[in-house]
Amino acid sequence: MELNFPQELKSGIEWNPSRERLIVVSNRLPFVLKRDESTGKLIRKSSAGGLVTAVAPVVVDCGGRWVGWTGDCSLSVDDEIPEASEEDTTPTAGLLKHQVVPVYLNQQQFNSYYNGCCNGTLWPLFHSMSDRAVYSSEYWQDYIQVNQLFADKTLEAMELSKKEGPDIVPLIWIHDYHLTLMPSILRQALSEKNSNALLGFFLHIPFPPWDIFRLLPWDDEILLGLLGCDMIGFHIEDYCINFMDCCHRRLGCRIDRKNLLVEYGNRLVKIAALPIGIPFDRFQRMAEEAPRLVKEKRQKIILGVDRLDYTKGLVHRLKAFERFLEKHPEHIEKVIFIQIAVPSRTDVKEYQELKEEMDQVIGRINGRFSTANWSPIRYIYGCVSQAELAAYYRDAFIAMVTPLRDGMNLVAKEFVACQIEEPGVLILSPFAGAGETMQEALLINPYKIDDVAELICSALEMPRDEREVRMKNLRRREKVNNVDAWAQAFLKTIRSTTSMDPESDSKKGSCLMSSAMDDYDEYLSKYVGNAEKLALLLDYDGTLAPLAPHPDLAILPNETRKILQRLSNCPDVYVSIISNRSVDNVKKMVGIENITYAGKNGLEILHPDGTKFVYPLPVEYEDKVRCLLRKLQEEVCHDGAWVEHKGLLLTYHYSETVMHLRTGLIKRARELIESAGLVCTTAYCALEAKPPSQWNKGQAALYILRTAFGVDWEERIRIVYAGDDFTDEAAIKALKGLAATFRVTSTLAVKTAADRRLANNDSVLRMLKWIESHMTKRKPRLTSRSSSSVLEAMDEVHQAPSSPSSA
Ligand code: ADQ
Repeated sequence: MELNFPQELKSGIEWNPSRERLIVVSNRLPFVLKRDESTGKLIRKSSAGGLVTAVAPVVVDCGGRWVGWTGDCSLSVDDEIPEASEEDTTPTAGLLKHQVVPVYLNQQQFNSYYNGCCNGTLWPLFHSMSDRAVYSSEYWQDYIQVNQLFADKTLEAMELSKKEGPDIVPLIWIHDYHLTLMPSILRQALSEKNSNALLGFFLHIPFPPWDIFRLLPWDDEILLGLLGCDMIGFHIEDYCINFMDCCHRRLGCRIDRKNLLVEYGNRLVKIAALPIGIPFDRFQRMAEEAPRLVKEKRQKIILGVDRLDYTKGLVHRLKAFERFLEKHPEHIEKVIFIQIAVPSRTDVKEYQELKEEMDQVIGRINGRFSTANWSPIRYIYGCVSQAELAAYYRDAFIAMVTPLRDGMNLVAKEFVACQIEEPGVLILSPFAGAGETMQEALLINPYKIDDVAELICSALEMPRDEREVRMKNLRRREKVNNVDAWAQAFLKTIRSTTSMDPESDSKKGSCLMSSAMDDYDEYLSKYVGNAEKLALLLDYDGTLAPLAPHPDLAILPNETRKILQRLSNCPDVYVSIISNRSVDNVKKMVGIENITYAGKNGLEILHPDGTKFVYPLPVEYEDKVRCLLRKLQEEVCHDGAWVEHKGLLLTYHYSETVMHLRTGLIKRARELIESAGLVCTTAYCALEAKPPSQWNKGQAALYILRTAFGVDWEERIRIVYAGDDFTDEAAIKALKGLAATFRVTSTLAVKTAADRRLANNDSVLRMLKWIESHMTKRKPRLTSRSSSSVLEAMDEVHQAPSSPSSA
């Protein structure tokens, strides 16, 4: 069916209907549901925000879907979503009921997820108002649960979309801080189903700097959640940089600041600054048509329009206006301050307190300055129609948009769109995203009450030609960068990520993967510097050698072997390989003589001089292990699963077992291990069984360092540790603060204490290359040698191979 909408309700975006479907996910559906008193049926009421105006036509055009909460906790699955009424001409009118995927929340979920976590924790923290944030694990659990609920509904929507064509790739566009965990939940589900989709996210509020963000007890979870996306959009570059910085510092991801990329596992996530715009022409038209609301022509209007929120700086603004009246009594009766405040989050205590404070401050100012025929402040507390807003915007002489912090702020943009008559002045806070681009506004720090007061005075006195030129430029920019341009830019950017596969040839020259050497330069050169010695402690499977279906097939790449060989010959480098294989086996696989090998996760250590350390495990476990081995062989060693016997340790391998049989086998194997009184740990496609002991790779790493370098090793030695699994995490933790640690990981939701992440064993190889290059190029150390021996040392260096290839 061809849907016929007015031109302004078409998206103007080119779609390939046989390949693409847009699925938008936002906290709320793009319309409000109300119950018709007479019929008892639900009806749609418009919710004409900028986002809906821009995005709904795109969803309609491509036959996509919209997932969102119904906005009413009393509704349930029995309440059918109505079609739009025939008179409906809003942007969502073309959205048929089968395109609407409702999420139902009960009152408890709403209180805890929405009022609690979203608005009590994330909202203040993301606005850098950390003292207002509450951290409740109860709220957080509900936040996780609701994100899971949204993900389930989105998966349903994707399934429906995929049924419409075999080649359809859904493009999921998730909005805002309510849904930060959803992307990785979706990514995980997609990989389990072997299904593909493009995942994009847009954050409408600021992303705070690292030293604020880290206060959140679940900071890593939010970052990991968002990194499930192919692309993440923010309003301005500062927020992009903050986000990337947090990924780098909290998760150890490598980042490319220039191209705005975050490397996460074996994927690159595109970060983009996409400042939102407004439906400029619509606001202009409304301003042209709106009747005059304020009759007093003599008085210049100073206007504030905000949701009643503590981030918007309303009280500071009123105080600045009060100071202005104090300092400039000549303006008394000549100006009027109109503050329109829409009630917001009224069931949250902080918002109720703000309302009370507003009433008090306004009462005080009006009481102090009113005359017989004039009151300085007119306060409208309520929702005003957009047509009425347009009239206020048009007739205002000054708009005061002075938030303490704001992602973008649409009011500033709506004001300039409606300034079609006598040009006015925009006073704008630099702490709003809008302050980045709307440079012709008068920018002022809202905390500087005296300065704001003076600025009001200068704005009132600004000559017409200056007002005109400033307003003309502001309008021109907002007209071009309107909300449609924003939606198009988002879609264009996310589409471009399909060519971001790091392995694809087209990207090799430009992506993070190839800039690895510079990246290590920044991080490791400071740490390693000119230290006396560098100790490299490296895991084998999955770190140096790629993982394979059978341990015998996990072969060390030739290039890695050669570089390890050269490093082991380098006098300032000490190499040790710590593996969960037996020590003889790992030595055989690596095949280099003069290095230290640790096997069985450090229970046995073979030094280069041939001496061996074996951690004493309780011998009484011998019988238990033998008995467990028999049971495992009898019960769970079938369909490709087998058990490896390493003395007092057993490894149960299931990499060759088909997926659907694994769960049952793993469960039973774990039961057998635990009931035998052994400790069961997880490795790559394997379970490890060992007698209980405190000894792990961490203890082994410390033992190796102590043995090789003496008790005061930490003062002289720099250490690099790299490992890929759970057993390495023990070493990473033990060496925290003492070493540069790397976790090799390509899967989602891996938590690690490591300083940095590496995508795969190729990245490990690149790191080794960097180390070789650094160690061979660095300046000679000034030790306690005499000056002549320093010269000798320099001589040695000059004769030493100058590049890895010549070594
Ligand atoms: P908000 O915090 O809601 O949005 P803002 O960008 O100012 O902030 O948008 C407010 C909207 O509400 C405007 O469209 C305005 O017209 C309307 N409005 C305000 N007062 C009103 C009233 N009394 N009656 C009717 N309508 C009223 C979040 C972020 C912002 C970001 C937007 C969009 O906090 O920083 O700009 O999303 O991404």
